Amino acid sequence: MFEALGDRLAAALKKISGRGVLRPEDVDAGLREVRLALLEADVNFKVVKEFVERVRARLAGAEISPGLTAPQTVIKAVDAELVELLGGNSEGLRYASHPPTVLMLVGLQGSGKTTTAVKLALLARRDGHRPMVVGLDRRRPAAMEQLKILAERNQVAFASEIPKAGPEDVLILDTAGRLHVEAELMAELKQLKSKVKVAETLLVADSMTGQEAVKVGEAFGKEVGVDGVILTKLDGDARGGAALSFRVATGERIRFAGTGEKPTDLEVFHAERMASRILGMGDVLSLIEKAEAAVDKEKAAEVERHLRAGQLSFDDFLSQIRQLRGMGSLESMLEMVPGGGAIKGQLAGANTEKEMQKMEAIILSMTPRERAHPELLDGARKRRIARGSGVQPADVNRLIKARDAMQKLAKQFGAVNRKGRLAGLPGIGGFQKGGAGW
Ligand SMILES: Nc1nc2c(ncn2[C@@H]2O[C@H](COP(=O)(O)OP(=O)(O)OP(=O)(O)O)[C@@H](O)[C@H]2O)c(=O)[nH]1
Ligand SMILES: [Mg+2]
Repeated sequence: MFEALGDRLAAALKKISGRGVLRPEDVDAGLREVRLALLEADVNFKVVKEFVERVRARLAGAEISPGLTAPQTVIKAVDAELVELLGGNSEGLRYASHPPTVLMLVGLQGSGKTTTAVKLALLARRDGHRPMVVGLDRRRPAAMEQLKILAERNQVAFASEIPKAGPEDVLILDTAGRLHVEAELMAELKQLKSKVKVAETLLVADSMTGQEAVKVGEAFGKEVGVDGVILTKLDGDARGGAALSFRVATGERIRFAGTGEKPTDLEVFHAERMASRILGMGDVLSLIEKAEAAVDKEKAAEVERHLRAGQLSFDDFLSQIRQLRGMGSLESMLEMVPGGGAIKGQLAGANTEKEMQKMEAIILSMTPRERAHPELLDGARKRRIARGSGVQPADVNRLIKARDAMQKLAKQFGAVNRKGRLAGLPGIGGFQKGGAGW
């Protein structure tokens, strides 16, 4: 497995602590790791070189953001640059104002053109259009048959040549591929394009293409002309570096991502997710989604109100603990966040589940009034609560300290986001938008 860039940067920059400006040598150390990680993620070396220089410019004289560590500041800059370079999110399919919208799929052999043709047809149908797939791969009889069967199975109209007129308003052309970039293929595609009024030519590219991606992207871009890229097989173990290579080589954006063999396995391209995937930052998005699913919205709003007012009650605290537990084991969560590996190491041995149970027992031994007014807890009350929950008074003190710390932190960052989670918490706060559905 690749080591996540987040963990790598944390190790490389661990000597820098506190606030202030990133020193040039820190930036260098960080960028060295970024370079290696991107190469491992299969980004073309020329693209990596250019990219690193752009991040360097972004980081020149940059301050370490409040609430973030130095490595996180570097990752944030890398992430922002990646999203920018990738050109943001795709808007999905674009339909011609004068139908039919003709989409021509081109790409190397086995990249996924035929499969993607049907996937796009289903997407167009969901958008309320009447799509038809057109098989133009006459090199292999089996290729035509493959498209026909796949279309029939999904009740998509099929033809083996471009129809003159008909009810269909979206035509998706499936073309032949070749193992490598060849002059003959390019000539064929160019000729086809000169005969048909194509709205968009989409390059279907395998995300495992590796260093070749730039050559492939440049060839199709220059010879045939490409208006966008569809990156396939992202469900495999590719790190997604090819997205960057194809984007730079064609100058066009990635429009869709193929995420499986099924006709429904196609997603509109999402630049932030791809950036996260390239960075190996862990499945932050799914963590956030999980958190959102577990959170009780009304309760969250209440906790937020209390936090803002500096009145975090133990009931709030209890609901936060329960929410955490609802998300699954702490360890599995840590695996999903950047730098989680390091924290997990520190936690080794500590029985976090047991700790949470203990906290819960202590809070349940408090009276409702004590829960709402932590300041009431004097020595006698603490002893009574400890007895009631079967713990030591020191455990009660620890819990009180934890609540105080949480309240203080919330004040310090002055912000609790809409979902009722603390924003700006070191380690997680800076990355809430990231993630990788694929
Ligand atoms: N896992 C996965 N497999 C895919 C994806 N897209 C396509 N495939 C598989 O890749 C293989 C090749 O796909 P095709 O659609 O036949 O590729 P093609 O570009 O039409 O290939 P040629 O016609 O030979 O040029 C098939 O087994 C597909 O099921 C994807 O997003 N994920
Ligand atoms: Mg095919």
